[in-house]
Amino acid sequence: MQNALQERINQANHIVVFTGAGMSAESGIATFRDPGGLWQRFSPQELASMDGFLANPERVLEWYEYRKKVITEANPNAGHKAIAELELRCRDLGKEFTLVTQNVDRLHQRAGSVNVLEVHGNLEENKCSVGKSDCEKPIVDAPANCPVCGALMRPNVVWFGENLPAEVFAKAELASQDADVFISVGTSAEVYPAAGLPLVARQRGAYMVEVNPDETVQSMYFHHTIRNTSAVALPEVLTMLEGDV
Ligand code: BV8
Repeated sequence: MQNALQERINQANHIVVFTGAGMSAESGIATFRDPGGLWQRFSPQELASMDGFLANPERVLEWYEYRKKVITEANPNAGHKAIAELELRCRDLGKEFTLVTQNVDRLHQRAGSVNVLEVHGNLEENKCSVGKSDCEKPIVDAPANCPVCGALMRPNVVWFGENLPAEVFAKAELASQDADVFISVGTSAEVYPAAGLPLVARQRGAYMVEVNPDETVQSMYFHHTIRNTSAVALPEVLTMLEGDV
């Protein structure tokens, strides 16, 4: 089975990697649905939705400040670094490489990944919670209130019930349609429309690889399963890419 994966990776013109919270578990950042995960302790509706924000903005902003602190103290792990190296080597070998992440922690960028499609936004930037046309675009180190309309600023993440950034998600869909190898890492694949991306790739004939210590609702759609953690599995996947660069 290892050879089949190695062969597919080296024959591929376009490799897509799709990551979820499990990617950052070995950096010490809690996932959402694992035992002890964020959604076990906090309700997503209360904390990751506009209704929750409007009901109690202080609580939501405090929660995100807590998560930002955890992220600031975390470092990219060997899995993040392997993906950044994979992007570099694919480019040198003339292969297309697309990284799509549901994560908002920007550890991929801190590990050196350059082209990152953040389908659920990021925690580094804040934007106006009202967002009229002339309000500030998302900014880092934002003030508490929108300099234009005075409304509270909020994290530039996609909350439940909110649309994903259209342009970013369209690019992620196109990449999934075009993928020769689609590697899904550390996601329970329960949150749509992002969780639809592996299904698009599968439908279009991609060779599907799942990196996850546990089975997921989508495991049956994968040709190759690596039941291991991302920080262990991804450096091994990287060694499969041949070609001296
Ligand atoms: C939308 C950002 C259109 C914020 C997140 C009712 C009304 C509206 C919409 C819906 C509705 N009912 C359902 C929906 C759709 C909804 C949805 O899918 N809900 C689910 C829960 C059923 N989706 C939405 O609302 C989306 N928007 O549909 O808009 C619309 C608009 C208006 C009206 C109708 C429709 C928006 C979804 C985005 C929500 N934002 N995050 C924040 O971070 O605070 S979601 C959140 O979940 C994160 O982004 C996270 O990445 C994502 C997915 O979770 P995972 O990453 O997979 O993490 P999880 O913990 O679940 O799994 C971790 C995995 O890692 C596990 O499998 C584990 O085994 C594995 N693992 C653990 N350790 C390791 C590991 N793997 C590898 N290595 C390890 N070491």
